[in-house]
Amino acid sequence: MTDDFDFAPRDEPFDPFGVMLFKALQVIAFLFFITLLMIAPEAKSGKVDSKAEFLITMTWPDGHPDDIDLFVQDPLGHIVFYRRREAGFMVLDRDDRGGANDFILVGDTKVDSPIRQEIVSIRGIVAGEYTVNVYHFTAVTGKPVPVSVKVERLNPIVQVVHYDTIELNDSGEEKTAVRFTMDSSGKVTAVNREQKSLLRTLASFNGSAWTGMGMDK
Ligand SMILES: [Ca+2]
Repeated sequence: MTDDFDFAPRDEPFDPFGVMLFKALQVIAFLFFITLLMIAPEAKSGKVDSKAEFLITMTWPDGHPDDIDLFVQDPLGHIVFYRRREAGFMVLDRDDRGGANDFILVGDTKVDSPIRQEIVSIRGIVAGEYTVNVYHFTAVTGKPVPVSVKVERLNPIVQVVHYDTIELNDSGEEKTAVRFTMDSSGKVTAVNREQKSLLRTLASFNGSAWTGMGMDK
């Protein structure tokens, strides 16, 4: 019986091109490995997690003593504000109380922050209408306060959906800054300013989730 292998040439003919190609691939693989090492994840310290679908930013003049509050309601009825800083996919960063809490003590020295800002991030898409209200909690100056509200869609690129400045005139005043509607892809399909009180909605809640107006801080 004939062994087929006997008919095969014992030595492959030398192919310089093939050898060079193999060496080149080895070099490329090595360089790729080195590149992977160089782009290792950077240190996490000090990095702000800005992942969100939408940002709603309310600001009033730097250093202003008045306390303004941001209220946002999602299509499911969740309302996020200083007493409930997480609701549904919405998160309020902090309750900026103007002159009342925008400072820290370093030893005996009072260090002020001039920034007057509250931000609600929306971390997931729920289709329907969102209502953004501003509320004048403490009126120290007795003068109208210009309050700016910006709504940005973040993905896939940053897009300003709404930006405007309205005035709050006295303690206890609530205004709807904007209402906007998004579809299931996060696309904003409508914007309006029809007034709607979220404080009255909160006041109508019963049970342990909300007791009274709760305007204490
Ligand atoms: Ca506030």
